[in-house]
Amino acid sequence: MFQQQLVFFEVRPDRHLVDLPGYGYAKVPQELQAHWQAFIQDYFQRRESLKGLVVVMDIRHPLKDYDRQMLGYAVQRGLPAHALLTKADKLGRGQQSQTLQAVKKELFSAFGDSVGVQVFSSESKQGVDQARQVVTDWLELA
Ligand SMILES: Nc1nc2c(ncn2[C@@H]2O[C@H](COP(=O)(O)OP(=O)(O)OP(=O)(O)O)[C@@H](O)[C@H]2O)c(=O)[nH]1
Ligand SMILES: [Mg+2]
Repeated sequence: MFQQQLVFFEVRPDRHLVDLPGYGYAKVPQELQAHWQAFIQDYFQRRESLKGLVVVMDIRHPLKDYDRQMLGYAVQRGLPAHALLTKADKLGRGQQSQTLQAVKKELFSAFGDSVGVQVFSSESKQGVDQARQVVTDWLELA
């Protein structure tokens, strides 16, 4: 099922994480993709309280058009972004670091140094502390 809502997680009063729909899948009808693309683009342009963007990408298929589009919206708006290469548990350490280096290079040439990237897995918890630190800094939670 395609998630057709923004889901707000209240970390603390006045501090939220917003889960955006990943509209870029082939299974999502073209019309719906266009709707959500326009909505999210507008959201990035208008929502003044945004502090940063976390993009969650499958480490086996990074930097899809959708990912680049989202990163572009954030960077155009002057927001920092951080990419998670998730499902790292599906790859060995060698392949993980190989992908990390390649994506790092690609992100830097496309977006400069306002976009960070790290290896991540919600399964093994690899990289969770690092990701948490990024969000803690953006939201001034510490
Ligand atoms: N092996 C592994 N599976 C994962 C990991 N993270 C998520 N998954 C699995 O991947 C599937 C999709 O995870 P979601 O977190 O719902 O991904 P999503 O991108 O939010 O999906 P949509 O909201 O439907 O676009 C689920 O079956 C998760 O259990 C991970 O780090 N490792
Ligand atoms: Mg989701």
